[in-house]
Amino acid sequence: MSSGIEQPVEGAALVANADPTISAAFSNALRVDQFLRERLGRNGWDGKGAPVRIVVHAPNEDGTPNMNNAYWDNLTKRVYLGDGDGELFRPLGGALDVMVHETTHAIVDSELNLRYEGQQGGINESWADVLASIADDRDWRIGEDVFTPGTPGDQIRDLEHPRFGSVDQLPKGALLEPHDYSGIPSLAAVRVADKVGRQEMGRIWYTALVDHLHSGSGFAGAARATLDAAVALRGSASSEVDAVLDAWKSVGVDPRWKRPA
Ligand SMILES: [Ca+2]
Ligand SMILES: [Zn+2]
Repeated sequence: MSSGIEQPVEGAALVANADPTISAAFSNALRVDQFLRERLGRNGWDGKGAPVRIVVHAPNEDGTPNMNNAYWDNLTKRVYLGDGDGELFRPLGGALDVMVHETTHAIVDSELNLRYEGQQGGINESWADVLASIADDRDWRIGEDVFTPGTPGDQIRDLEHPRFGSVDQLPKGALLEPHDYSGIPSLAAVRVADKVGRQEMGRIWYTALVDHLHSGSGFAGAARATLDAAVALRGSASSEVDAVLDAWKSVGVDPRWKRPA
């Protein structure tokens, strides 16, 4: 146990460290790199071999310690991991799903130019949560290992039970933030996984991100991207395509898509 303010530490290979916050975060960073290579077939977050670089004990913007957050910074190309205040969060680098979530933002930023608002913000957040759940491979919960240490059984988000699970539930005219929108495509992903399996859904979702999503995509465009990915991977008449189509319709998204002959 250390006392006083921890200094930020950054790098890409510091696993053997006496500070458990540092060694846990760096071993998770290595697991993220391994997930990208072995499960997604991607060479680093940028696809060109860049390792996941992290900053551990990252402070708040005003310099105070115990940040209750983790984020990808596209300017410095690093994942910043706060220590948490011990009530809302424990050190966020202790959660593989949180680190894959932030690294997926890096992938999204390297592939696309999405606006961080509205449906595009929701797509960005949803893909981050979905790939995080694939990496974690346990459940559809995000951040359960680091969120509210004093309250067992809760999580930051639960993709099976989003705040809004259909476009029809979105309040009209309200200013919502990306995590409110993200539950809609995430619930579609969960329903696809129910039919075709989690790993197969992950392949479709990742292929959609790198090969078919556009910087102008909204929910209908995201749906079409996953449909085009399922066609590319499994063929137009496949049950995977049926599952993807049904899932988007079940969350109120009409892909306006025609199955190729
Ligand atoms: Ca999880
Ligand atoms: Zn995010």
